[in-house]
Amino acid sequence: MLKVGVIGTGMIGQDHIRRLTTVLNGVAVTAVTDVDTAVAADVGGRIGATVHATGEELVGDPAVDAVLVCSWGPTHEQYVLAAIAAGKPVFCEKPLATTQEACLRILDAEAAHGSRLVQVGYMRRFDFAYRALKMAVDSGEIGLPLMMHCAHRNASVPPFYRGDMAITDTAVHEIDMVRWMFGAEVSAVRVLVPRHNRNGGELEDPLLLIMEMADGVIVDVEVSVNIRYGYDIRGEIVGENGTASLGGPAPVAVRRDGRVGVPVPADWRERFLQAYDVELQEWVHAISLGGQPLGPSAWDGYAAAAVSDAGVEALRTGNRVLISLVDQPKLYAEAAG
Ligand code: NAD
Ligand code: ISE
Repeated sequence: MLKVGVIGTGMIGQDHIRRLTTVLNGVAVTAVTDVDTAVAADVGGRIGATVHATGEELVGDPAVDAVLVCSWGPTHEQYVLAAIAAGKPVFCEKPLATTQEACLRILDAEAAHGSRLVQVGYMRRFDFAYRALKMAVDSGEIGLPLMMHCAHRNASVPPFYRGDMAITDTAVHEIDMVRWMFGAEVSAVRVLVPRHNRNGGELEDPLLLIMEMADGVIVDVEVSVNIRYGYDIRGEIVGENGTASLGGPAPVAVRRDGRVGVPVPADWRERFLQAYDVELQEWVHAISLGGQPLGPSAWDGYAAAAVSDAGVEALRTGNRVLISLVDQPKLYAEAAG
């Protein structure tokens, strides 16, 4: 039984604790912590977990074999580094860190440890629909992929969602997904700012990101985070001979009274329910067998952060911003191969 400690017991922390305790096999949540001590005590009390005062204390708990970081993005670096220093596997919700410099410090720490400890929560790689889309592309049936059109729509976002988070917290999913989908790095990014959505107050919303991949594929991503009607994730790949796209938002359509109705998920918990289950079950399995995590690595977290940093610069300057990555450390090249 893998004993997991969870840092951050907010929305996704609680959702992951629910799946670790009621859905998945071979795992128990033995410890929790949150700067909001009341919520940590409440969540920990319900599952009989030790409630720690700090993330560092939780990492040092001998009853914690592996760590799940679900606190806010700017706090990820300190907890991932603490887990690496303790030699404990750590699953970190995306983003790995909010800047590429912070991600590089994590890469250095992991390289000094000498084997992979970190997995990043880019769950789209585990989603049935995205996996089927990738299989369609890889099979060659639409010819060489040329372009991808994406939309990432949230009905609304929480009050702490501010500033550049449309790129660093939301579009970062598409940034990781296209690197995985096309097996290529993003080489340049531009951001266009359309007319302002008044539902979002001061937030710059929506945005249109245009990413150029090193192999020539061009990807556009509409990010709308106050679109009210629901959580809608779309993707269509245009190839030489055809297109391949994600299906609609629901498996069932109801036809009545002269209309066709399809429910739209309320948020990411509903849309990616199965993807989170698979990513964490596979992580638990790999770590329990004493192996390294097999999902998105700290290198993937760094590469996504480098693109999101460039996206933020593109948004602020209006420029097309080029991206160059550091040389990939051997640890990740070996793991990929
Ligand atoms: P949230 O605000 O609901 O929860 C975050 C929790 O972290 C809060 O309870 C907060 O008090 C706590 N926290 C903040 N700073 C802390 C610190 N220093 N130490 C311990 N706890 C601290 O936010 P959320 O929506 O659950 O997001 C949390 C993380 O998960 C973010 O990085 C977000 O990007 C990621 N996330 C990923 C997905 C996904 O689809 N993979 C979905 C939602 C959120
Ligand atoms: C949130 O943190 C997520 O990761 C969701 O998947 C995304 O849709 C949302 O915009 C983010 O804020």
